[in-house]
Amino acid sequence: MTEPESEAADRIVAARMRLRDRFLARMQGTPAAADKRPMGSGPKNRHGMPQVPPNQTPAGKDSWPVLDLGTQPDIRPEVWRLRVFGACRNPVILDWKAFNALEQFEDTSDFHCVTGWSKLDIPWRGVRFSTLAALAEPEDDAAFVLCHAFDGYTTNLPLEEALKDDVLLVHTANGAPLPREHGGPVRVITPQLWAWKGAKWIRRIEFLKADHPGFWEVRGYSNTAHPWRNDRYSH
Ligand SMILES: Nc1nc2c(c(=O)[nH]1)N[C@H]1C(S)=C(S)[C@@H](COP(=O)(O)O)O[C@H]1N2
Ligand SMILES: [Mo]
Repeated sequence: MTEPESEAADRIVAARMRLRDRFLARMQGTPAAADKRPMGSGPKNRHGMPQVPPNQTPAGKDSWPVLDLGTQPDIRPEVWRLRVFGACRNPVILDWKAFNALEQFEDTSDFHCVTGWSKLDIPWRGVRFSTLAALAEPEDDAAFVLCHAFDGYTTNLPLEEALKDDVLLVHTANGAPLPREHGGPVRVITPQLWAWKGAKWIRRIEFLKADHPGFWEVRGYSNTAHPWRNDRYSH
């Protein structure tokens, strides 16, 4: 890939560096248990650890279960819009073209569902959450994110988790467009947290100064949601 050189790219890089400075200590304070550097992915993220977190079973090679609330919205890329808003200086609405014009990343990472299965080594392609955050410029006291999906689902993240390098908004999995049942055209993935923290059919990303529990979090799922710590439900 050629290095993007433009004022827009410079601005995003500078904003990302500012975010990184602001959140580095907190990001390192919440490593995945599998990875002292909280930026691993795929096999790297499993370094020195068993294949799957405690009490998980690896899904078969050809199996990727589908979990949602029973509706799978049909959002064509032409009408898809992503709104990034809330406690940020530069709220944006991105259409498909603008989203795809952002810097793209490929990563291979794992997907852990709290119901007991883990899907290992999924190759993804998409935009880093941190790129969107840099674009939107969260206010200094913004510390949380609430993701809103087209099916009405919500899930919350601390900003230091969302900013990890392997948190992506993906449009491609296994080299093909992300299937509708898995959240296409675009979903969030949070490889170091339980998969419910990644909203399928992502619609809006909201920066918040105070934490706001999402759909499962208000129903007793762990707010922190670290698979490698067997951190599943709140007490
Ligand atoms: N919009 C939306 N996103 C969602 C959910 C949902 O119901 N709606 N379920 C979550 C849960 S519990 C899991 S395990 C994963 C499942 O993703 P998959 O169906 O691609 O395996 O999506 C998460 N994201
Ligand atoms: Mo799940």
